[in-house]
Amino acid sequence: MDVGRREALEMKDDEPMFAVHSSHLNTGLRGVPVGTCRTSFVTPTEGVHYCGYPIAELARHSPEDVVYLLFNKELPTPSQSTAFKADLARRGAVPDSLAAVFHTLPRNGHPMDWLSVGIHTLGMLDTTGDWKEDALNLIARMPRMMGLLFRIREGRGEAIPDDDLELTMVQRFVRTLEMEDVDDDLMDQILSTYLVLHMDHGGGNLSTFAGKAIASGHATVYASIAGAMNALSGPLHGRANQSCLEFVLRIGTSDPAEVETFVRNELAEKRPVFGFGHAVLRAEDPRATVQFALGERLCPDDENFKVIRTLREVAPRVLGENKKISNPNANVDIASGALLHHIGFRDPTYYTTFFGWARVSGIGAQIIDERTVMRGGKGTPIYRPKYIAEEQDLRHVD
Ligand code: NMX
Ligand code: MLT
Repeated sequence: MDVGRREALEMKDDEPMFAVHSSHLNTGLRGVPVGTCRTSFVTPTEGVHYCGYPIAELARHSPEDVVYLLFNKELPTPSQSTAFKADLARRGAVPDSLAAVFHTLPRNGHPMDWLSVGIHTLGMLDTTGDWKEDALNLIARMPRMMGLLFRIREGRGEAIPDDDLELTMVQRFVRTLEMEDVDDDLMDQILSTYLVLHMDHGGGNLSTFAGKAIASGHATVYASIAGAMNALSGPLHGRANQSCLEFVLRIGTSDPAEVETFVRNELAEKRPVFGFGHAVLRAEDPRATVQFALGERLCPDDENFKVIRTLREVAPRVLGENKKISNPNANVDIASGALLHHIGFRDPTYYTTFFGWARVSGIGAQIIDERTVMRGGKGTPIYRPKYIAEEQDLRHVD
C-alpha cells in the first residue's frame, strides 16, 4: 500500500498522531503534521509523488497534462487533454499594461522580485475572486509573462512577437523570448521536464506553505502566489538553483580532487553546499536523478554537466562526514542550472523564475483544495499557530 494512503488510513480522530515536545519548538515546524494535501506527498527515500504517481513516471508527460493532474487528481484522457489545452489558450491573453509595468522596474532588481511584481500586476488587472478561475488564469498567463520578464529586464523590450495562444506553454515562452540559435527540440525536452519536476512538493515546502497561509486570510490567489514567490526566492529554498550553478561556474573543473577541495572550502567558510541536503528527503532526490539521466542523454560532454557529475560523487561523501547534516545527497537544484545553461540560459540570476513558473501550478492547486475542499468544503480556517512567550516576564510601565 502506498505511503500516502497508509498515512491517511492511520489517522484516527481519537488517537494522537504526533507528540509535541519542547525540542520541536523553533525548528521550523519540522515534521509537525498541520494538514492534509491532495496534490502530492514526499517520502524520505522515494521523494515526491503527484496524486500517487512517482515523479519519475511523470517526467515525460506534457506540463499541461500534469497541471490537469494536480487540479483534477487524475491524468487526462486524450480528449480531456485537448479540452484542457484549449481552456488554457482561452485564458492566456496577457494585458499590454503588464509590459508597461515591467518597463518601469529597476533593471538590476532580482528576477524573482520582477516575478512577484508581475503576478501582483496581473492580479490588479484582472482578479475574478474565484479561487479556481484565478489560479487557472494565472497559470495560462505565466509563459507570456516569463518571456516578457526576461526580454524587458535584459533590455530587449521592443518589437516583441505577438503571443500565439495555440502553442504549448513552453513554446509560447520560447516564441516570446526569440532566442538565437535555439535547438527547439532540446529546449522543449529540457524545459518541459523542468516544469513537470518542479510543480509540486508536498504541502509543507516553504513557498507552498507561505502561499496557503496567505490565502487562508482570504487574500487573492494573485497576492498569495506573489507572496509564495517571495518565499521561494531565498537561497536555502528555490534560489539554491541559481547559487548552485554560480558555484559550478566558479569550480570550473570536473577533477574530483579539485572539486573536493572546493566543497571543503565552502564548508570551512560556513557557506552552504548548494544542491545538497533536504528537510525531508534522506536519499538522492528523484528529481535530481531524472535530471542527471536527462543530461547524460542530451549533453553528457557539457562542461558544467561534467562538474555536477563529479559533485554528485564527491559532495555526499564530504558532507556525510558531518553527522549533523541529515541528508548529504543531491537535491532538485543540483542539475537544473547546468541543463538550463546548456540550452542557452547563461545568466543564473533567472533560474529561480523557472522554479516559480512551475510551482505556480502546485501552489494554485493546493490553495484551491484548502479554500474549497477541506473541512467538507468550508475550507481551512485562517492560519494561527501558537508561539510560546520567551524572555517576557510580565511588567508594567511605571
Ligand atoms: N551544506 C552545508 N550545510 C548543510 C547542508 C549543506 N548542503 N545541509 C545541511 N547543512 C547544515 C544545516 O545548515 C544545519 O546546520 P546548523 O545545525 O548549524 O543550523 C545542519 O546541517 C542540519 O541541517 P539539516 O537538518 O540536515 O537540514 P535542514 O532541514 O535544516 O535544511 C536545507 C535543509 C535544504 C536548507 C539544507 O540542506 C541546505 O542548506 N542545503 C543547501 C541549500 C540548498 O540546496 N537548498 C535547496 C533545497 C531544495 N529546494 O529547492 O528548496
Ligand atoms: C521543494 O521542492 O519545495 C524543495 O525540495 C523544498 C522542500 O520540499 O522543503
